[in-house]
Amino acid sequence: MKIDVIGDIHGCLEELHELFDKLHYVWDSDKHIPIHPDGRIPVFIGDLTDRGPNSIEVIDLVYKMVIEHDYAKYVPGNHCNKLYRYFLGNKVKQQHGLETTVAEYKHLNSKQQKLIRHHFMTLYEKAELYLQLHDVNAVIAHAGISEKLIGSTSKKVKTFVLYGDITGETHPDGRPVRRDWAQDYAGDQWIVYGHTPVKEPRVVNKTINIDTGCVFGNKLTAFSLPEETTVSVKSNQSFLEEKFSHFE
Ligand SMILES: [Mn+2]
Repeated sequence: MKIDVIGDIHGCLEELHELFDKLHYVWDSDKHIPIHPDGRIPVFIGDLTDRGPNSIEVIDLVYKMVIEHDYAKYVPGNHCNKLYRYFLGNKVKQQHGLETTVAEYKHLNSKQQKLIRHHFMTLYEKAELYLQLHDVNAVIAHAGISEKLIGSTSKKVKTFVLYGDITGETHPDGRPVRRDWAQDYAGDQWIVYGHTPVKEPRVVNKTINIDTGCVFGNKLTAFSLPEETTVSVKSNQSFLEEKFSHFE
């Protein structure tokens, strides 16, 4: 098995297309999805939507790749969880980017709305919280996972993989305080994750954060296994310095 894990897309469809091109995927004219000639498997790390310009089309493409053609893999992120709760009809605050996805959704006609809602909910419901891919000796989890939680499906694991190792406290600007769990990781499986924007892919022990903040104007990154290489494309969005993590 050879995989390309794709970082947080947040509606950046153009950059996603560019990334697939750079990874030498070829668009299949019948299926309307990118396919790698060597059978490489794309793995989406979650946070497909919100803030960026084309969230609905990203859902559409990922649904086709993961569900319709059973070709790619996907784990959910916190933004996916929130959009799912919105589609369930739960009261969720339309902020932190959800408002852009909802605005796109409301521009669709009712038939299109029904379809995209059904597609996204199916994608989310069929997804595992995180993936253990033994062939490439890796665990794929949106916000990472601590060594002792690997294999567990507890509520604690759900919080960790969606939000990271949060303390329950917040920074003065409202961002949650997160522990730098990667520093304590001593396992020999790769932990591939995103969620916290960094300017460069961040490798600590055998963990790698590939959320290079595409929607904040930096870049969209993929991490390939077993090669252990990253490939990035430049973002077309405006750069917002304050959105990037200052973990050393
Ligand atoms: Mn996230």
